[in-house]
Amino acid sequence: MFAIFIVGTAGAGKSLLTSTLVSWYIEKGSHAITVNLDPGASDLPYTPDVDVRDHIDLQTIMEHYQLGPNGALILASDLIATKLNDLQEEIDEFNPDYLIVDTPGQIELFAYRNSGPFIVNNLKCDGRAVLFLFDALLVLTPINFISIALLATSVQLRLRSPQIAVLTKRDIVGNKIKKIMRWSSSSVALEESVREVKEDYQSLLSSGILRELIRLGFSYELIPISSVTREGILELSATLANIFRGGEEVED
Ligand SMILES: Nc1nc2c(ncn2[C@@H]2O[C@H](COP(=O)(O)OP(=O)(O)OP(=O)(O)O)[C@@H](O)[C@H]2O)c(=O)[nH]1
Ligand SMILES: [Mg+2]
Repeated sequence: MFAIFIVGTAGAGKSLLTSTLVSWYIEKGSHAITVNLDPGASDLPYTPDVDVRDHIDLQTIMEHYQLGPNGALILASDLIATKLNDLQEEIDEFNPDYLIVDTPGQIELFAYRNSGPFIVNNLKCDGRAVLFLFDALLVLTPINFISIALLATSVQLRLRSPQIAVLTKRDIVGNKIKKIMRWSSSSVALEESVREVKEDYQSLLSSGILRELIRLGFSYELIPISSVTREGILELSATLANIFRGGEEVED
């Protein structure tokens, strides 16, 4: 069983991609199932096969610990780690080829707290990959692009699993996709755009960070996708297949 963890900022398109990917794999004849790890999810665009909401109730947490909605969501996300054995048993009963894991919008879980890496590294599987979603609507400026790329780097450093950078919502940004993809494929183009930013301090800070990132060899090659039109899903699944084959060449 291969596990695909979908992480990203709130509203980046995690749940819709979960829905699109599971349908994609099922149409290709694979046995794929979904896991919802978001205790705060209300309206999901798919019916989860395994659901953390069966084990964690947000309302009870708010009342019991006297927390507001944000604090309760963070605590609820931390509690997922304590329910992992139960979730694993449910997953094992399905015995799928692919496990698509939708995660909470609280990126803190993966960027700062212990529970995120614990969950990713302790779900038993034959191979795992993390999809880090760059929301196209959030990376329309070079400064924001760098900021999200740094967040992706933090997550990668902590999860220590193969990570794919995915640009979501490509269908709604029109021609601006070209600009984003230029930044993605050329750090020189990104640096040039940063230099054009009016606010000097931002420009100086970001280009300094950028030079350091280039020196360290970080790359943010994005795979642009739309979960609505399904553009890019073929490329994404090919990249995943490559990771799961241990980096061997993909054969026709
Ligand atoms: N047009 C378009 N809309 C998208 C795409 N992906 C997501 N959306 C929309 O963006 C909104 C947020 O998508 P979700 O899948 O709920 O995002 P999420 O990351 O799961 O959000 P949280 O769980 O709240 O953090 C919804 O209205 C989706 O329909 C896409 O590829 N194209
Ligand atoms: Mg969601």
